[in-house]
Amino acid sequence: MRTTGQDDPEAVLRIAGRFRIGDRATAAVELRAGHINDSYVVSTVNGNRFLLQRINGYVFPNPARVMANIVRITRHLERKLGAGSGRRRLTLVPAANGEMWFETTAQDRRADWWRMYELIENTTTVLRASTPEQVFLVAQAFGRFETQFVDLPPPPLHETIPGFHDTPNRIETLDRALSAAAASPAGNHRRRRAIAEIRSIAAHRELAGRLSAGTAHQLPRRIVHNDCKISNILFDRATGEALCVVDLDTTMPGLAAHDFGDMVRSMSHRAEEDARDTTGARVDPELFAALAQGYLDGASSLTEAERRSLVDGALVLTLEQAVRFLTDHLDGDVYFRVERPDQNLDRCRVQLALLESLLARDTDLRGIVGGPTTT
Ligand code: GN1
Ligand code: MG
Repeated sequence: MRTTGQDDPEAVLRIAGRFRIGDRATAAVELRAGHINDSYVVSTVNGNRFLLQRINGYVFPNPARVMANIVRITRHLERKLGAGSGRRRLTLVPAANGEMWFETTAQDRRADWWRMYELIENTTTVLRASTPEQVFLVAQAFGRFETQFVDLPPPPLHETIPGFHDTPNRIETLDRALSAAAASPAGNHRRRRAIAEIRSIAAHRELAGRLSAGTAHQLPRRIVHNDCKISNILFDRATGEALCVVDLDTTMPGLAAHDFGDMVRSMSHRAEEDARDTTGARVDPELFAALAQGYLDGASSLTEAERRSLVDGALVLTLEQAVRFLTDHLDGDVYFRVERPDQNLDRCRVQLALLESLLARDTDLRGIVGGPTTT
């Protein structure tokens, strides 16, 4: 099981010292945000603060590609946003050797890639949607983020995780996890607790192909964020403004519908991602409308075909995320970090409850997004 808090604080401080932080690092506090990388807030003698992250080598077997993308993304945003934009974009801190990352080796106990960002002070993050106004701002910020990359000079960004949104393939991976689970007592125990979810996904599996083949060929591949959840926006503590888009690991070529879908799965309802009680995991038309308006406002270069694909993106992504959480539950929680047993199963349940409610309101949602339907 992947858990947090495994690093020796002294070792983290030593790694922090390999970056150009100007003075001495005195404290490193783990930040329990995100399911993938390990993050630490590092403070220095003079009170400067940084975010130090270990890139998860299981999830990102090619961290050089992740970092090459992030260097290009952050430089592009710096050029576009101009002077005085330091709080609106992430800034990498170079390592002492001039690279934008630092690699530990087996001699340092384990081989890992680390990177550091300047910490953007006086910001907050939220884990679940509360008001339409807030959802509008988040969706607008992610929409603008996509627009900012329309003129990224070639070559295309690397695909940091190949087949990331190949939903039919995600379902095949789930099928393999089910067979593997059936072969061991522990696996069977996990499988038995998920019978209802396994059935529900089987009933909806034809949705997985909605954005493949036929539809997808009319849809441009553009730079998308690929993890557009509400917790990946920093809000200004004083003004409440959606200040900065964070978590750039999966920013790469993809479909706008996938970003829209990620937003719907994370903020068109009021449930936490891992709520044990799924009653809040129902689409709220008011939040959905605010989300669609914010996104369409920010993503100003969207084509008509892309706009028509958005509701399908919501269905596909919500199903895909349920499939990914269930697969990890069956695999024994090796991908998404968990803090308690069955957390990935609860995450799956929230997505499935939301999916049912999206399907029940399909026509309304298409009306809200506008334009004729794709199906
Ligand atoms: C993961 O890194 P983090 O926790 O923001 C995952 C996303 C999922 C998300 C679910 C590389 O994101 O794809 O949508 O969890 N990232 C990766 O909350 O798999
Ligand atoms: Mg992420």
